[in-house]
Amino acid sequence: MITREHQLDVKVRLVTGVMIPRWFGGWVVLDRSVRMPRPPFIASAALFLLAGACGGIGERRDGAAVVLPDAAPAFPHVLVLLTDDQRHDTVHALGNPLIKTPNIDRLAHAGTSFTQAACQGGISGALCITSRAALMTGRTINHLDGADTIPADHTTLPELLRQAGYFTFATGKWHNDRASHVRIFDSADNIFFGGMHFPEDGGHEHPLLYHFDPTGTYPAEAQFHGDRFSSVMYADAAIEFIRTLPTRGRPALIYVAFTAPHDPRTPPPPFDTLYDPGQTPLPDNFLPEHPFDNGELHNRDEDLLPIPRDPNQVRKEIAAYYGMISEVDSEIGRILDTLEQEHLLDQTIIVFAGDNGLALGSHGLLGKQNVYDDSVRVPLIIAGPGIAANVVSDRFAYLHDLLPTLAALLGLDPPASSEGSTLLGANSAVHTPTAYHQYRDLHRGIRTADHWKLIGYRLTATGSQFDRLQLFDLNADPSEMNDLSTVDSYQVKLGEMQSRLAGERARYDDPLLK
Ligand SMILES: [Ca+2]
Repeated sequence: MITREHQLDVKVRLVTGVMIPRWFGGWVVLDRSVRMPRPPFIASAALFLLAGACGGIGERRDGAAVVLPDAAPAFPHVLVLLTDDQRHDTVHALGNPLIKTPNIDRLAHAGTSFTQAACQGGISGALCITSRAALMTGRTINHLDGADTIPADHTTLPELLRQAGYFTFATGKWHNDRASHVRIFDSADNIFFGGMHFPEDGGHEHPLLYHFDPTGTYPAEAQFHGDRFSSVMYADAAIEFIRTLPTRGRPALIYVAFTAPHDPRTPPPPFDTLYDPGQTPLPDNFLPEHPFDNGELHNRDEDLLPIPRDPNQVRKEIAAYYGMISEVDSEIGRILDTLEQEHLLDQTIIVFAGDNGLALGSHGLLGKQNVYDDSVRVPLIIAGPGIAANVVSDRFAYLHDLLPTLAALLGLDPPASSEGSTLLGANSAVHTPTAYHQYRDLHRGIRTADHWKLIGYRLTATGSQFDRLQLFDLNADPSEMNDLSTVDSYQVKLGEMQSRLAGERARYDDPLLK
């Protein structure tokens, strides 16, 4: 696998270049030697904003399509495909030989994949809440005001794009406050407010959903049970919206937040038999139980299987999990096919990401309530006009980097409230040397660009102190199995890493330091 960095100044090229679609995933960029005016869409966007100021935009409340004259969308559409609890190592094209993900593979071949992407962790056990607020706002973990509610002064990706003239549409899971959902999306359908499809609520088979309520009231009696599997419900809503794009005359942000592969792990046929548990390998860092009490050995996720973990039960869980991923991959394929049918594939920036990882047997754990790599790292691929195809980058990337990255790709200034870095283009040259992670008031961790990792556990300690450390040499031990923190010859490295962790905790305003 080739690892190289994409150094194109995409922002400039978007403004000054002519992009010719070559095939899906490849764009030939013909540079012009002189700076061209901004695309005509900008003028169209200004017209939109003017029309909005005059009360001319009716879409937000009544859903009617607006067609402006001379408003060909020179700006690309933006499609965000978010999966739920998908581990970083579950994409075939990125190195998992067993799993079948032909459509995510299409995106990997068409775009740039970030193999060291991650969420920063969780303020609570529901990592989804923190990571999705960070993705939406571009803000770091301790600057989310608790993350449940996205405050109005944290400008979100949809709001940034709306200011540029985009129509903003959502389907699927929203695990933050309902007020922010109705504030930032112009329309939506098949909306799931909550964390997971509990079996008693209908599971993935009959998910409990809402249609869009422009008043934001969402009375309980308006809920309905979907008659198709969750991923199908969300893909159907996205496809129905995409079919309206050619007549809308303006670009759109399409946010599709799947609830797969989050448990309950109940893949429908034919995905339920796609993976034989007997042939499904355990992760190389499987343990029957965690080597010590990490302060989070019992929660809903961890209690799904008894301790010690039975290898055969874990294999069964992984086979079902892979089935869920192949199922959602199939629905992603239907969305990509629709873009292709509508001749929009070469006019759309596509982001594919997971919201957090999952242990699923690694380290004797099942959930994501820790800062081991398997729980914080996520798949992340960006493809579309001006983005290098078939490139793999190992730079650190956070979900909160997506907002400034998309802003740069579109030639927009990121909002003052966002903090992330630009992952693509000339301004991405400076790579963060350290990635920081935290989980509640229990775990703190850093990964370094030279492949060391330190985790601090605060179990009985008070204040900002740790009473247990783990040091891993990720070059020799990428699965974080061999703790070097008590080995004499690594004490200098341990001290260096402790200093770096202290620096990152201060940098990200760790509340334990206050
Ligand atoms: Ca999640």
